[in-house]
Amino acid sequence: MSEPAASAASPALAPPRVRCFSGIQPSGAPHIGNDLGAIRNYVALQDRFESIYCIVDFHALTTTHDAETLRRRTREMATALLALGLDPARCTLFVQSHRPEVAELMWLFLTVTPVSWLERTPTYKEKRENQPEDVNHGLLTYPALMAADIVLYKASVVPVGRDQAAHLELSREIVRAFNNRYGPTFPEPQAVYTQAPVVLGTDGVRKMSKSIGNTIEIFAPADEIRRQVMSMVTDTQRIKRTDPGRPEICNVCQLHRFFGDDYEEIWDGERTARTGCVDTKKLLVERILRHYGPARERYAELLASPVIVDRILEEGAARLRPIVDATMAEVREKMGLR
Ligand code: AQP
Repeated sequence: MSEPAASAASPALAPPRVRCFSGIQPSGAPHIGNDLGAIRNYVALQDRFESIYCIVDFHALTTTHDAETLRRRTREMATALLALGLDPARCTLFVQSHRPEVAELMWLFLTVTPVSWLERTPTYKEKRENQPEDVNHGLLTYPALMAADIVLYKASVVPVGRDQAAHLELSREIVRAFNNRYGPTFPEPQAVYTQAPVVLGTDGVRKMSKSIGNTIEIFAPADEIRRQVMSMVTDTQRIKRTDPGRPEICNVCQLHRFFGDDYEEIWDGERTARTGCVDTKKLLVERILRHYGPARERYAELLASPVIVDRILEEGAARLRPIVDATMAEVREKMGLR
């Protein structure tokens, strides 16, 4: 009798799932730019890929130097991701420094990375200007750590905002340089974007960013969110209430696209001056609070149970150990370290 054909569902023969990885810095309070540009995709991709998400505290050390602040923000960021929909049964959530092998892999990657590649990174140039008193080496080597973050887990799908495009391109070059020198080892990571790859800040000019302070926070008290939205710069050419608005260039109107399906009606009100900027902002506050209402409740509950969050993070790091051990054994062997 011939053997039955192996079923596609057979666990022994199922093809390995493609891995997805992304990291977020615990450098401040999460904002709607983080969510619309990246976290929404973390949540959506949990079921499509074997997904691994990380609070990148090593990265945050380049700008955050107070131990208690870093510890608190790390737990708050993990709490935020869980509140926004990451489910430890469907993805792995952990803290970067809990798998310190990533620092070893970064060092190994630095030996295949020309300094000139790192020096041309736009965020390095930016940070050098923004914090001239603290141009630490971590700011320069950030992309090598990012490459290590991703491929330590042999992940190839990376949900990020568009501001990370240059970093990811450099990560790909570093991985390619390693593969060229030591033989095919790592997949080249690819970015995946949401419908809102760049969310502008309340100034309406620069990307929303914790370090700039032009954010609309997700978990701040309602009054603070109201203050942040009401301070938004709108269409600067709309001087009088009766002037027609230009929704295409008004950041408040743009944000309405993501908090309701009637944004065209709202835009029409602006164009015809039926509504003014203040009305449109007030409505946005309402919509944001309604949209994030359930997540804000979960956040408050989880924040009151830090033991639960810490356990999820510990289990996440432990779950990754076999993958990390296998990658590092392969890399050390290929590089002649054993
Ligand atoms: N404004 C944004 N629009 C779209 N996506 C964004 N992201 C951040 N800001 C926007 C995406 O969110 C993920 C996590 O980002 P991060 O906090 O680790 O670092 P970041 O990009 O540097 O965010 P910030 O707020 O600007 O942090 P600071 O000020 O500390 O440097 C990333 O995928 C990012 O693309």
